[in-house]
Amino acid sequence: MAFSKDFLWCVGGAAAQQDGGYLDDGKGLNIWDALSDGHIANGDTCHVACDHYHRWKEDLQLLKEIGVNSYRFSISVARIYPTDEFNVNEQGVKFYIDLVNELKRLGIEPICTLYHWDMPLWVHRRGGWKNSASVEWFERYTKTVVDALSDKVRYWITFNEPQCFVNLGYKTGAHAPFEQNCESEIKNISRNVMLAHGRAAKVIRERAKTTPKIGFAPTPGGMVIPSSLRSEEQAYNDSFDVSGGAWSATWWSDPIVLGKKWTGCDWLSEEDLKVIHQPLDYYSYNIYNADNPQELESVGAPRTAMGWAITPECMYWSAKFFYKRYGLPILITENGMANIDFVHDDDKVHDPQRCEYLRRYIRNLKRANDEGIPVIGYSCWSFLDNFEWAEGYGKRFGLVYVDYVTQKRTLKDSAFIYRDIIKSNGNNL
Ligand code: GCO
Repeated sequence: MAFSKDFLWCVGGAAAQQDGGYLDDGKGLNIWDALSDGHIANGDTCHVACDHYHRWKEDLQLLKEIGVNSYRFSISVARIYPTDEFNVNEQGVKFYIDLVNELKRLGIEPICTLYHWDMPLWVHRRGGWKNSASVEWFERYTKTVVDALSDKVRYWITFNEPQCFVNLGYKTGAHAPFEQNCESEIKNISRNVMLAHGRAAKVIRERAKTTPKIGFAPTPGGMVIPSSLRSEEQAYNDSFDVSGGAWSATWWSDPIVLGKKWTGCDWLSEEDLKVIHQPLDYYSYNIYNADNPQELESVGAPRTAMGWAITPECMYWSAKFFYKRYGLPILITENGMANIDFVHDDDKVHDPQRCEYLRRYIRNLKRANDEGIPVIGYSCWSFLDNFEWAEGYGKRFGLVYVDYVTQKRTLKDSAFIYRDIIKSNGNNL
């Protein structure tokens, strides 16, 4: 069975990772701009990144070359609310209006992520996600964005990987705001983020000018696939247990999607669940690998430049398991790999590993589709090489190579492979 004819073939990026222009046109500082000193590999900063803020028009032409019909981007919250919650920066809003207008003109569907980890510094100084006022603040921010963009934007993602910004940002301290808090604070933060998701989803549903499609983008932490040591049933059960705490998909997804508390979740009330549990249009998630590679790999088996195992079957099993549990169409909001890329003597970037990775992973997603699981889209991470958070610029995930000195862009071989997959709607796999 072919992918549907309106399948979303997408590529993604995030504001803090690619935009740069960190003080331009009234933008305020965010936690990555302001607090990163001493925390990022090579002392890199996100201040300039891919300079996409100034080069966005040319960059959208590259999207056309790759042939995607959709593009996932995130709003830089501090561009909208630079200093104070009631003070909207109109120039920041205009940047996004221009961006989505141009996308629509090019026939590319915008997929807008409201929060991809770049909290304004002023919000952080008031306690950030630790402060329950963050729920109101986020709702207000969502209204501003929805009022400005929802005549053009239909696809919305409230939060990108709450697991990561909560655990890495507030527990291990590896990511901004680089804090280490105790478990009860992690529960408090999780509750605030879930409430903020619920309020935002409701705002989008009620205010959007075009019928919206809403989801959030967790990462399936703890997702395991069947192996010689684990039956399908065992893998399913293990995938949804919450032993990984706030890392696990269930921690977030059962309350958000099912309106249910998992066993042991004593920190959400029934009232909370009414707010948190809003109708969603898809189960969207970011997936790179299964969490049981040691059962699947032999010594020296392939890994990406991040050291992440290559387990293409996770696409099939995750779609199957998430559809079974949550009953929503599946949208892959991130998948891709970091590779050791560089410009070769022929001025091209040859990345056969990524070409192979894409073919294998998308083929496995297609297998789920072929078995009747509604899969509505696939978004490759990432569009441009970009600022990989605490890893800085050393890790390249892009389909487009970025020379950070000259800002020259070069489409990698994988961009052309992806273009061919898109052209055939996945039938050449
Ligand atoms: C995440 C984020 C992306 C990353 C990507 C590679 O999943 O961490 O959504 O911003 O860059 O996943 O790590």
